[in-house]
Amino acid sequence: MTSSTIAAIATPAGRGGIGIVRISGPQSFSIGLRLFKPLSNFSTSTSYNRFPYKTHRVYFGHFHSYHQNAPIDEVLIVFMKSPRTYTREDVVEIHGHAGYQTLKSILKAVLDAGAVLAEPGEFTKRAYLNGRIDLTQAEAVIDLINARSDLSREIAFSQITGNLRKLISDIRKLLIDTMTHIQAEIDFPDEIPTSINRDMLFSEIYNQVVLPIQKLIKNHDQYYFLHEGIQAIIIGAPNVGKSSLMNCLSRKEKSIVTSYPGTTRDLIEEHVQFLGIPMVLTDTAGLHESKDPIETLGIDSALAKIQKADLVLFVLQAGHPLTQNELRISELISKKRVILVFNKIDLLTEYREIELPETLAGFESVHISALKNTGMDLLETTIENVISQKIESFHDSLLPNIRHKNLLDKSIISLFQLTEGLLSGIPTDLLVLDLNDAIIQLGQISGEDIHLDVLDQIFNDFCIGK
Ligand SMILES: Nc1nc2c(ncn2[C@@H]2O[C@H](COP(=O)(O)OP(=O)(O)OP(=O)(O)O)[C@@H](O)[C@H]2O)c(=O)[nH]1
Ligand SMILES: [Mg+2]
Repeated sequence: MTSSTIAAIATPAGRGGIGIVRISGPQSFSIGLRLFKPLSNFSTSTSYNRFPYKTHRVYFGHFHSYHQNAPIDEVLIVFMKSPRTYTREDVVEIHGHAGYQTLKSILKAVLDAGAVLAEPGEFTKRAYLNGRIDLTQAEAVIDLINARSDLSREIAFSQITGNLRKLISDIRKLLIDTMTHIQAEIDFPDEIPTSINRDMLFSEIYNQVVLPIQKLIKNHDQYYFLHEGIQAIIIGAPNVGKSSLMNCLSRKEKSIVTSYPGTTRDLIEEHVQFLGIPMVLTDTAGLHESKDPIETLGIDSALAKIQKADLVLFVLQAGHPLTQNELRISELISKKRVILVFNKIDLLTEYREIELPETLAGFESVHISALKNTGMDLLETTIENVISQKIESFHDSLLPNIRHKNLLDKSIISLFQLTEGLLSGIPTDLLVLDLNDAIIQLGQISGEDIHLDVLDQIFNDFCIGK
């Protein structure tokens, strides 16, 4: 597939200062040469028969259409000789004015001259297929593009530099070396001076393979929210001010607020950030026994969403004892991480202590008025504290994604069978099977051992031009 020359607009659609069309493949230099006419003193005639442009230099000129040979735009062009390029192929980048029509015309000229339109992620796919990066690094490119917070950007960038790849390939190499050794013992028992010491092998595999893999799985389970965002949900009885709180926290008029109970029917989501961590904040329908079928649907969605939430903001009316309904809600969330938000303090004429059920006694509480926007600083600090506690033990930046985590889970099963087999004296040739499974699963993480349909799935998540 890498014999074709691909091209795409590499910058986002819309008007802007500059936009880039990128070409990669064997024909990219000849296409660039045919369509680009240098301006200023630069003369191509001196280097007749030789390619006139130096690699990785910027040249100024006009870019022409293919059929009419008419100028389309004033551009800067860079010819980049393989292998020092993003794809490891010859690459040409044309920097034009970022109007859609202009970039489209430049792209059309390039396609007319023989390039084909790149699929989403095809440049990065080529970088992977040509061995410049492994799959974890290619996936990190998507994460970097999609990063919504400083921390997720940092993690993605560190993965682009290959830290996860290195760990996985070190572990895999150790397993391959072990396999070679065991295989040699099976095939040439007389020529291998010492048979394998099972206890030593057990401790080597346990410490250098099983423990690091378990740590990666734990990182995923505990910290993947850094990528996806913390799921925070605002719940409470009807009319307590949930939607008003949603609007205060997101600083937008996102949810409709009225004085009628039962205003919010659906789940309403908004992306916010705390401490550089993305948070998906969900406003919900007021929880209560409802006969209205539409409201009931909303309440059911809210109840389902509570199960998945990392943080619950339980809104109550300040100074009012909890209703039976609110006591029932308390039971639902007793196992969750909860902040009690006592709203409408502006209506209180004096401070009134209210009794809390045991299920809520251990949770932090904050008093606010969403209407007057008071107490929000304290609420935000309380949310930040919860998040800091959640991330405080995350020190390295190795954060496997869901695909990696599924493969790590599978490899751990094979490795447990292997380590158990080592201790219980299972014949050596059976150990090889588990070892081989683990090697294959780890190889799929880095992409050394992967099916083409999985590759397509991964790269389909990319945008065109990357
Ligand atoms: N006095 C006062 N009124 C408030 C406060 N917060 C919200 N309200 C009012 O309470 C009413 C209900 O507010 P919402 O934010 O719609 O309440 P909700 O919990 O989303 O209501 P539902 O979606 O119907 O369950 C509106 O009239 C708000 O203006 C507050 O801090 N003080
Ligand atoms: Mg509401």
